[in-house]
Amino acid sequence: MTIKQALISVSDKTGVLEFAQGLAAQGVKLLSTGGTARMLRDAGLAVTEIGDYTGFPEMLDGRVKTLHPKVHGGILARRDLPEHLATIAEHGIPTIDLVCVNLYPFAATIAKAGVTLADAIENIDIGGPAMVRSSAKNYAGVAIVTDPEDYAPLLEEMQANGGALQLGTRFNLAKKAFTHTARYDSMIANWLTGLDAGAEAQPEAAAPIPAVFPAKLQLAFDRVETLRYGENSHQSAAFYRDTSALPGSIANYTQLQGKELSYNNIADSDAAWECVKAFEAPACVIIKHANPCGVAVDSQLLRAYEKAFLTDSTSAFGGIIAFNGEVGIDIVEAMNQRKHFVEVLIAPSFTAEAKAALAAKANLRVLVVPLGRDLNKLELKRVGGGLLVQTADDFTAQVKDLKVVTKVQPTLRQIEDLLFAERVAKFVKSNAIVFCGGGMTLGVGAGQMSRVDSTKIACIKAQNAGLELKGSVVASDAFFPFRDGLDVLAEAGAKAVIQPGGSMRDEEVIAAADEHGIAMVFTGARHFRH
Ligand code: 93A
Repeated sequence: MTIKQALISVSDKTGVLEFAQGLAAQGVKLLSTGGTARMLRDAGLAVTEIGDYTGFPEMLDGRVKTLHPKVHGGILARRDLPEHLATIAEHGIPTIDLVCVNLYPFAATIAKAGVTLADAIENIDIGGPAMVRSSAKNYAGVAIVTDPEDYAPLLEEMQANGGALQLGTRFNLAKKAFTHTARYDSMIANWLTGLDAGAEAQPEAAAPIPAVFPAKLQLAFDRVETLRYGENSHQSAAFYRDTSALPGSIANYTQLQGKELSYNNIADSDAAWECVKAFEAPACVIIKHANPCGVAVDSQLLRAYEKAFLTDSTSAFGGIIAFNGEVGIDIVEAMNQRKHFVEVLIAPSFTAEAKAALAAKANLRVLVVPLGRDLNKLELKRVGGGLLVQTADDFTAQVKDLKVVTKVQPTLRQIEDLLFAERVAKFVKSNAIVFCGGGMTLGVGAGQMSRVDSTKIACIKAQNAGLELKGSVVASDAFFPFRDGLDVLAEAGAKAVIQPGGSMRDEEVIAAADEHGIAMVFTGARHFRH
């Protein structure tokens, strides 16, 4: 189908001049709307202004420009129906064979700080989508161009085909066009839906966008190595380092010895390292499948290790273990004594003696990572066709953040354990329930869809490990939606609870805690981790 007449009406004028020049060079007559026409004419192209073409001026501040039978008749007439062709001929309507349109910048308008509803409404394009949809519907006779990326290839195709575009090309353009208008309309619907009735401005979009979220997120990662395989052996994988990685990140590891790191090793090492870094006191974290199965603090690293190991010595087998201080020979010996098989051992440093003793375990991967405590600014999570980006969860409860909501006050020792438990819970997959006491985890319930199940699992794990929950404290990563979870932990013997609060049923949960004679504190901050 040879292109003889084209209508060009674009808000985003990127590349449109070259496109129009290319069309004109192939003998295509050009029609255009106000701003676009001006730009093309200024560049020396012969353009017919739409108002001159229809015999109607653009009116109502441009709200009505191309909404005219001479435009839509020229687009929509079926080229294969003699009656259609006779009708347009009767009304003096020539066919329009190519329509190049992109729409009023609604997205850019609502992204502006302080946007008003009136501004947004004026930027809802009506005539543009009408032409896009007319042309896409009649792709059998019209080429609809909505993406500047298509300009050059289309000109090439025309050049190679004596000014014609293939049906297949027009069909593909039509699909793209409907996607373009569908996205546009859903964006408008979403934005308007977020407004209160009669709102003059919308509060959310008006809030300034933090500088860490640029309109186009450019990330740079350097490939460190390819891995033997991914999460499973049929997946291939590689490891990349963020070019702006903080010194204390797992990506900056130095491997002292041992087998090649696997994909899961690196993921679990990250979980272990991020968690152990959260403690100032000598701490040990043991990770299994991205969850802590033992965390402890003490005055010495060795004791922290012994306590962390006790939480769940079954799961600790084959785990990833991290320390936030120098590992000495005493720890290596304690691990040997327990025949504690470890996949990866991580610390900021190892004594010469410890290194020599570890060297005997040729397979054990030993990593040194500098102990920087800064958090990465952005957390990234890939989703189908997109990327979720958030700032790091940098909240850790301090004494001043605690609000006692029960009749019973927590004791000083309980407060210490509650703060420890809250820190651990932050690194446990939601729903997280963590029983603690004496600076160690006693039972960890992770990754369940219901909080009460996480609580029950944490109790079972403590029981399996032969650990006493009487007098323990509990952290929950998010509020208890019902009192059931609280009943379970109280029956297990817990005496103090830390949680964010904020449930519709807080009253019911507080009443349950009072009934059980438990102390409970709210932090106001949730720690979901998925
Ligand atoms: O105001 S509209 O909704 N009514 C129209 O009749 C109309 N025709 C084209 N918007 C209309 N357009 C849009 O104008 C196009 O979709 C394009 O985004 C823009 C181009 O205007 P100008 O050529 O004046 O820059």
